[in-house]
Amino acid sequence: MTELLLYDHPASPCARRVRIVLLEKHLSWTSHVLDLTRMEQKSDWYLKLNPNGIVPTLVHGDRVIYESNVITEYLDHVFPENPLYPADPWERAQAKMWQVFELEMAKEFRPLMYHRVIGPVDRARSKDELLADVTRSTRDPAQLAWVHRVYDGSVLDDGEARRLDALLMQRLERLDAQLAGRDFLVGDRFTIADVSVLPRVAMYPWIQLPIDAARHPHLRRWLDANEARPSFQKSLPGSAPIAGAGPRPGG
Ligand SMILES: N[C@@H](CCC(=O)N[C@@H](CS)C(=O)NCC(=O)O)C(=O)O
Repeated sequence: MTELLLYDHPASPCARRVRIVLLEKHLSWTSHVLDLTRMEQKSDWYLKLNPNGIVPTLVHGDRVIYESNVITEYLDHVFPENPLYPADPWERAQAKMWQVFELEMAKEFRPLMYHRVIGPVDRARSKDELLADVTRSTRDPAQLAWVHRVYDGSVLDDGEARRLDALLMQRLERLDAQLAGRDFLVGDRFTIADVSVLPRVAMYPWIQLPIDAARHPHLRRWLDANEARPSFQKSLPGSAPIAGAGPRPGG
C-alpha cells in the first residue's frame, strides 16, 4: 500500500481528528511531528507542502492534502472500510455543518491557546533563546511579530479574553442541547461529526474552560463515551504511534 505520511502534532485537535480517522480505518501511517512552539510549521520547506503553514498535512504517494476535513473526507473515499461520512445527503449535510461549527470555534479558541498555554511555555526560557530557535524556521516579520506578542502576553487583553470565553461557553450550550437524548451528533451512529468536534471540545480545559457535568450533562456523557473508544485513546497526545514525540501545545 502507498505510504501515508502525516505532518502532525500530538496536541493539535486538527491533527488528532485525522489520527482518529486513520485508527478507525485500521490504517498504518508515519507521523512527522512539527514543533509549533518553534514555528517549524512556517519554515520554507513546509510552506511548499502546505501554504497555510499549519498542521495537519497528509502526503499519500505524490498527493499532498491539507485541511483536516478535506483529509478525512479523502481518506473516507479512498479507504471505504468503516465509513465515517454519512451516505444519506441530509445526514452528510448535517455532519458538514458541524464541521463548520468547529472551524468557527477554532477561531475563538486559537488566541486563547496562544495567550494562556503557549505564552507561558515560551516564557520558561529567555526570549533570545526562543527567537534563535524560531528564526531557524522563519524570518518572516509578521511571524516574528506574532512570536513577540505571544511571549509578551499581549495576544489578548482581559476584556477580549472574557469575550472569547463567553463565545466558547455558548458553543457548549449548543452542543449540550443537541446531545440531549442522543449518543451522537448526527443520526444514530458515530460519524465524522463526532470526530470533527470532539477533539476541540476535549481541549477546553487546556485554555482553563472546564466542562462541568452539572452544567452540560449531555455533552459530558458524549465526551466520556467517545473518549473511551480505542481510536480516541490511541490518538491522545503521548499515545502510540506518536509516543516519544513529547506533547507540546498546539493551537
Ligand atoms: N482549518 C485547519 C486548521 C489547522 C490549524 O489551525 N492547525 C493548528 C493546530 S490545531 C496549527 O497548526 N497551528 C499553528 C499556527 O497557527 O501557526 C484544519 O482543520 O486543518
